[in-house]
Amino acid sequence: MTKLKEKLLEKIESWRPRTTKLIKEQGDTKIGDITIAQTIGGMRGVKCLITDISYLDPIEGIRFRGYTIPEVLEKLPKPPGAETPYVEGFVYLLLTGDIPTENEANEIADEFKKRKEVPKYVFDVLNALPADSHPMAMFSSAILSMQKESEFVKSYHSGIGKMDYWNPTYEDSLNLLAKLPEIGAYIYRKKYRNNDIIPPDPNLDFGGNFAHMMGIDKPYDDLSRLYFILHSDHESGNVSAHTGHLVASALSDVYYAISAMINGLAGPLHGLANEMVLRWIQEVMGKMGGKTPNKEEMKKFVWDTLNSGQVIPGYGHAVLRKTDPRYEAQRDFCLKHLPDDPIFEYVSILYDVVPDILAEHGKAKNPWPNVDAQSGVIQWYYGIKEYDFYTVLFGIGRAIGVLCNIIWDRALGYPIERPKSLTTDMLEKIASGK
Ligand code: NMX
Ligand code: MLT
Repeated sequence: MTKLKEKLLEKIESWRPRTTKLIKEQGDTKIGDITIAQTIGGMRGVKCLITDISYLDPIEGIRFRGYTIPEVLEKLPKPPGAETPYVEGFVYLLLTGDIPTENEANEIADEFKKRKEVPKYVFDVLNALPADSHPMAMFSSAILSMQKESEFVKSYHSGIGKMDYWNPTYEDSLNLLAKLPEIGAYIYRKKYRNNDIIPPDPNLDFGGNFAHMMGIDKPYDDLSRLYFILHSDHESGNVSAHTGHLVASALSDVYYAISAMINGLAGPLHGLANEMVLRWIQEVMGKMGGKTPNKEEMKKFVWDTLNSGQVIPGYGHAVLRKTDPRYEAQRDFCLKHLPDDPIFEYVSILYDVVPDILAEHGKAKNPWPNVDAQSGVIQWYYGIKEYDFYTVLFGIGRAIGVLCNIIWDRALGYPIERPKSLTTDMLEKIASGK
């Protein structure tokens, strides 16, 4: 057993009694009431999920294992000369709750290196898909095609006990995670760079190797690490995390669960919003003939979009009620590396005008920007102008958090998810007090 696995087992064994005690001794304690509006309205605010990997405060934003984004970026070990931390060290933090030493981060890096070879049939599957397939459909198919590799399925069929489910799930999770950068870069280079594939470099870290395989120079490695960390987790209720958890709760293996997670992320109200932001900005740029609009001109574009019944992509959130700290972290990166970029200027003008307009429009509960408002502009700056691809980057990051969650779901023996539904008739009867 590796040191990391030993440590994880220790953590799991000390955590289990807390869960057992809560169910046994406090199982009937109420944590909220559910209204008809919540039942019809996408369960907003209903507290019915549990995760210890991250927590989202509406005002403060995300904390990963108790650490804010600036704390994560400051405390985690970084590759020599790098601006942003190892993704490997961040995985260690999400799994164990502890900030790793450089050696502990390297232990995960070694695990990834052992597991990163992508089976040839995955590339065959990708090559067999229609050339105009969306990169998210390609990514999801590639992940699903590896289902037959699942260690969990083998162990389950051999009769493994429930308390040990986390162990082969851990193996599957690291096996899958280690391969995602290469699969992502392959999709990009195949689809948008004439199939000119760049082989991985075994000496590079997760983010560095991804940048290398994308064929993009420094500081894109720093950006990749930042991007994967920022997108990793946003507690459990968002569509991608919830889908991953839900599918895995049926004891489907992580290949099924993460493929499904990617499918949920591909919706324009969720992860695809980063593509929609760039699409929207390009449209405005086209109408402006390349000139940067002043605030009054930009306000008109925003109102035109709202008046045509569309949402302003990259703005609003189901939980947040303030500017997303992931937006701020990426804005800081832009201010440092691309302060004069014309698209960044667009994004900045939007930040100046959209919140007031959404407030005046009066519908969105949160008029502030979310993570997607800021992420595409950086990719564009480093040459990734094919915005269809942006959500694959989100997906690589999100897999980190969801896989860590699934390992812990199994460790704590969370059951199959199965909430109860009612009919409209029933709600009407409840409402009229009958
Ligand atoms: N532009 C215009 N209208 C909006 C916006 C927006 N950015 N955000 C919310 N609204 C509308 C929303 O469509 C709804 O209208 P209606 O009553 O006609 O259905 C109303 O305001 C109330 O919605 P909220 O309760 O504020 O938001 P909800 O929790 O339902 O949805 C989002 C959250 C994120 C789906 C929503 O804000 C949105 O559609 N934003 C634009 C798309 C986007 O940026 N998504 C990415 C989210 C982050 N991520 O990566 O997943
Ligand atoms: C996410 O990162 O999943 C999005 O911000 C959506 C959410 O949290 O609801």
